[in-house]
Amino acid sequence: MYYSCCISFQPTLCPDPVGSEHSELLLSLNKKLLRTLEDQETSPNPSVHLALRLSTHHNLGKESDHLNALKTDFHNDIESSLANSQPVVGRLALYTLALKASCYDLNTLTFTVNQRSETLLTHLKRQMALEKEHIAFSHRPLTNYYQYSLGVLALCVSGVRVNSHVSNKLIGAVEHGHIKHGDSDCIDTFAMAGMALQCLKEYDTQVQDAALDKALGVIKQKLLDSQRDDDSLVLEASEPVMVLQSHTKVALKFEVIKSHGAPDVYSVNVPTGTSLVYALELLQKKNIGFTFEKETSLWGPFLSVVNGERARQTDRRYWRLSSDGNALSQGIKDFKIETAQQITIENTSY
Ligand code: B12
Repeated sequence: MYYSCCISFQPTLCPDPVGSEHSELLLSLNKKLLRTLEDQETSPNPSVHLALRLSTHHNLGKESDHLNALKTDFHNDIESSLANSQPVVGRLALYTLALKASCYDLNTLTFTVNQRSETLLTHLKRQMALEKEHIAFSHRPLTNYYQYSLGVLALCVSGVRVNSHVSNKLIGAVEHGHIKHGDSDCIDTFAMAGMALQCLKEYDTQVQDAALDKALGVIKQKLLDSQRDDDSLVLEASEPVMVLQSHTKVALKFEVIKSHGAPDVYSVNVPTGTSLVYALELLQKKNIGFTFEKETSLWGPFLSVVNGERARQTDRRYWRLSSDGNALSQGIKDFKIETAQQITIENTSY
C-alpha cells in the first residue's frame, strides 16, 4: 500500500505507487500544491507539506521554506491555542507528521505554556489523554474521531507507545458506529482510523489482536462499500465542475433555519459559476436582513455565524449546507452555483 511504504517517512523518494499512467496526474497535483504555497493569503498547512513530502516530485527549496513557515506561524498558532486551553490534537498531530516527513528531530521542538516548556510529543500525549477522558465521560472526543485517529497515528509513527486505553477507545468507536460526519458515516475518518490502527498492528505489540483485527475488518468493509464503479473512493464527493463562459444569471432561494423560530427566506440572482460565498455576499449587500460571518480553517472558510446566530462547535452545532434538500459535499468557497436552486442553511447539532 502507498501509505505503508511511506509510513516511516523516510526522506528518500517513494516508488511510483500507482503506475506510470498516473504520473501526469501526480505531476499536476504536485504543481497545484506548490501553487498554493505561493498564495500570500494562505497560512502554512501541514497537510499540504505532508502531501508534498509523499510525492514522487520535489521542489526542495519550496518544501524547506514551507517547513520554516510551519515552524514559526503554525507553531505559534498552536502555542496560543494551548495557552487558551483549546483542543488542538489534530493540528498537533498533523504538525508532528509534517515534521517527521521532513526528518525533523521532534525532540528539539517545544511549546511554552504558562512559562513551562515541554516537547511537542509530551503535549500530543497530554492532549490525547484529555480526549480519551472526554470519551470516557461523554462518549465522544473533545474534537472528533478524525483528529483522535490522527493523534494515534502521529504517536505511533513517532515510535511513542500508545496507551492501550487510548487505542481501545478508537477501536470501540469503530465497533459501536460512532464514526460519523453529521448524521452519515464518515469515510475520511474511517480511512484515518484505519491508518492509525494498522500502524498499531504493525508496530505496537501491546494492542489486543482480536479486537484490533475486527475493527480493521469493519473499516476495510466501509471503505470498500464507499468505492464507486470506477474503483475510486468517495472521500470527497465533489460536484462535477462545468466550465461555463456565459454570465447568465440564475435565481437562488435561501432558507435560513435558526435553532428557534420560523425559517427566513430570501432570494437573489447570481451569475452562473460563482461560488456560494460570493452569492452570500451579494445577498448580504441587498440589506434585507441577511448577514453572515466565516472563520478560517485549514480547509478554507467555514460558515460560523448567520443572521447574528453562531453555531458553536463547542455546543456540537454547525450551519449545515444543503441544495434542494441534498447536503453539500463542499464548503461555501468551493461550491459553485450553476443552476437555479434552493440553498438551505440550518443550525444543526452533530
Ligand atoms: C469533523 C468534520 C466536520 C465537523 C467539524 C466539527 C468538529 N469539531 O468535529 C462538522 C460536522 C461541523 C463539519 C461540517 C461540515 N463539513 Co466537514 N469534516 C470534518 C472532518 C471529518 C474532519 C475535520 C478535522 O477535524 N480536520 C483536522 C483539523 C486539524 O483541521 P482543521 O482545519 O483545524 O479542522 C476544522 C475544519 O476542517 C472545520 N471543517 C469541518 N468541515 C469543514 C468543511 C469545510 C468546507 C470547511 C471550510 C471547514 C470544515 O472543522 C474542523 C474542526 O474545527 C473532515 C474530513 C477531512 N478530510 O478533513 C470533513 C470535511 C472537511 N467536511 C466536509 C464538508 C463538505 C462539510 C460541510 C460543508 C457539510 C455540509 N453539507 O454542511 C460542513 C461545513 C459547513 C459550514 N458551516 O461551513 C468535506 C469538505 C469537502 C470539500 N471538498 O470541501 C470534508 C473533507 C469531508 C468530505 N470528504 O466530504 N465537518
